[in-house]
Amino acid sequence: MQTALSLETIRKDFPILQRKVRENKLLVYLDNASTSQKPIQVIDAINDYYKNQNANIHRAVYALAEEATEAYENTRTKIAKFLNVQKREEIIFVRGTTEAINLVAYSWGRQNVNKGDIIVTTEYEHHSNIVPWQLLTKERGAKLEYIGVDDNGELILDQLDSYLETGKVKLVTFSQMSNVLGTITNTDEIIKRCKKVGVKTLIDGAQSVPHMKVDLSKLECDFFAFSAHKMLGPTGVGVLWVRKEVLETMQPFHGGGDMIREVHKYETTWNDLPYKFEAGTPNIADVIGFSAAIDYLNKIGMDNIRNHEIELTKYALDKMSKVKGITIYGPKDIAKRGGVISFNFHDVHPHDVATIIDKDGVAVRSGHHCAQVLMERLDVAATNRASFYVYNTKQEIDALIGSLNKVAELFKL
Ligand code: 7TS
Repeated sequence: MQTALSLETIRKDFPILQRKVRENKLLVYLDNASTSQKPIQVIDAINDYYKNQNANIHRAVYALAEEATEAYENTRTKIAKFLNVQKREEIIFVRGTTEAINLVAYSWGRQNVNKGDIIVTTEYEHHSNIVPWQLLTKERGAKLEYIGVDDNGELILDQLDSYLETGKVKLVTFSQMSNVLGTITNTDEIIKRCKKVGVKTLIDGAQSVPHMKVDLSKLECDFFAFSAHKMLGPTGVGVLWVRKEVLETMQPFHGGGDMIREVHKYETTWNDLPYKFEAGTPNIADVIGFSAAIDYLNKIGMDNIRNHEIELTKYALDKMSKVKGITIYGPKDIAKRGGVISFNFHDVHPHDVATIIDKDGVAVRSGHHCAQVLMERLDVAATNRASFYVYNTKQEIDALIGSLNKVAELFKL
């Protein structure tokens, strides 16, 4: 990796990577698309907050409360900088990508989507970018439509044009990188076509922000969502970014403390942005932990992370495609994909494959990956999925392949 930090140094920062699992096998963690591991710097930041600073934020004037508020708000500023967002009040802390998308569907969606309107999503979305829109469109008498996926694992953008031509589309919502196929979406092109006809766009950045540089000042979408836990941070924290002009028109999602200016018996006025959308005591400790994760990613450099993953993915695709009986999904062109490789092995059930290779300490996901619409499109019930991150090595990919060979031996394939 072309960075100030060597891969060896990076691995030492992740205590869990020293763990032995099952029969004394060193952990080979290849399920990063689910959640990443956490460096000691993140674990220490959370620990330190509870040991030394724990207090509620935005209310009291004593020293601890001030320190906790400052650490929480500094994270907001840090994230704005990380994404090249000029207005820090556009950064809203939520529980994760799922909550971010639900917030948009509930608040913006109920105000703007009416009978006969169309929401467009894609066939390779995670359930969190499908189900909220099903709920909304059913409630509002609107329609949900899908951009299809071609045999190379890419979106069929001509279908987007035919939806846009109806003049009824209110929002196009899509992930910047598929959590199953690894496909990197042609985001600029979709936004360009939508902007031409005044249609809003939401980007699910759950799989992209952890793995590549994302510059929101250039993207020109209206809503952007992602989760901390897939980018070295803790679970239970995520971000919704909304363009300020849009955010100002939106009604609150949750009502309660901190999101108000004045509450009377029958009427309430709202707090300023972003607090209007952060009701109740937030996940203070984990937001502070998230701050340490961003520092860590910045120290390595997002371009270095992307390059490291390209190298690993190239290596893995090359080696895996030589294994007899393997079917790999997603784009062949490395420039069009991230470090996520879904595959099937002969006709062995993915859960069996995952269970057998787990005996060697190799952790991959098996199942539908919360993408059942895509599973239907691929005409499979499930796949295995290996996904990489900053700390993974070529030796770990070799370990995966070695274990797959054992599966073949066991099943006499
Ligand atoms: N969007 C995408 C593209 C995702 O990959 C995920 C989680 C989510 C949204 C939801 O994120 P959350 O943090 O709110 O849960 N993806 C996966 C996965 O691929 N395996 O487990 C979780």
